[in-house]
Amino acid sequence: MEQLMQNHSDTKVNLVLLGMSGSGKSASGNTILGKTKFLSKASSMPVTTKCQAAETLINGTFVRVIDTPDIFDDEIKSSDKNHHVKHCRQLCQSDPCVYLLVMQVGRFTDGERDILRKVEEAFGPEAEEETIILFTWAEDVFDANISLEDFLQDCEPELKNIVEQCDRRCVFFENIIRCQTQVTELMQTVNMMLNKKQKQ
Ligand SMILES: Nc1nc2c(ncn2[C@@H]2O[C@H](COP(=O)(O)OP(=O)(O)OP(=O)(O)O)[C@@H](O)[C@H]2O)c(=O)[nH]1
Ligand SMILES: [Mg+2]
Repeated sequence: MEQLMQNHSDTKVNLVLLGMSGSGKSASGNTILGKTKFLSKASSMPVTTKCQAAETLINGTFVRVIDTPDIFDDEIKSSDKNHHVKHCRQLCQSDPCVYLLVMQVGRFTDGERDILRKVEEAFGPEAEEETIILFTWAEDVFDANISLEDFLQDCEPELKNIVEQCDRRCVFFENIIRCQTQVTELMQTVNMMLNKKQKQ
C-alpha cells in the first residue's frame, strides 16, 4: 500500500481525526475505512492512547486515516500533547492533510468552545482552512426529523461560529450503520476544500 501511495502522489490524502474522547473519532475512522481497524468502545476512560494510521482506497484516492487520542484535553501534560502532535505529523508523512474535527451532535462542551484555536496551536495557523467538522450521532438529528440545515441554524452560537469559521464545511456520520454514502459525502467535501485551496 505504501508503494502504491507513493506512486499516486496526486491522488492521496491524510485525514486526521481530532476531538474529545468519546466523540467517535475511532468509530468514524472505521466508517471511513469500511472495516474495524481502530478500537472503538463506550468508556468513561480514554480508549485511544496513541496516534495510529490505517489506509484505504476510496474511488481512486489513497486515504490515510490517522486516529488520535484526545490531544486537546486540558488535563493532558504538555509534553504528552507535544509527543502526540509530533507522532501524528510523522504519520501524515506528506501533504495534503485534512483535519476532521469530530463532535457529537447532541453535545457541545466547554472544552470544545475554543477547539479551533487548539487545532491551530497544535497544527499551525493554516489548519483552520484545512478543517472539516465531522458530526457523529447524526441519527439523533434524523430520528428527530430535523434537517441538517435546521440543526446548523439552531445550534449554539459558539458552535455556529466554529462551523462558519470552517466555511460551513461539515458532514454528518451515523457510525452505527457505517453507510458508504456518508463517506462519499466526506470525500466530496475533502476534494472541494483541496481544490479551492489549490486555486488560492
Ligand atoms: N450511536 C452512535 N454511537 C457512536 C457513533 N459514533 C461513535 N459511537 C460510539 O461512541 C463510543 C465511543 O466512540 P469512540 O470511537 O471510541 O470514541 P473516540 O473519540 O475514539 O474516543 P477516545 O479513543 O477515548 O478518544 C463507542 O461506543 C462508539 O460505538 C455514532 O455516530 N452513533
Ligand atoms: Mg478512539
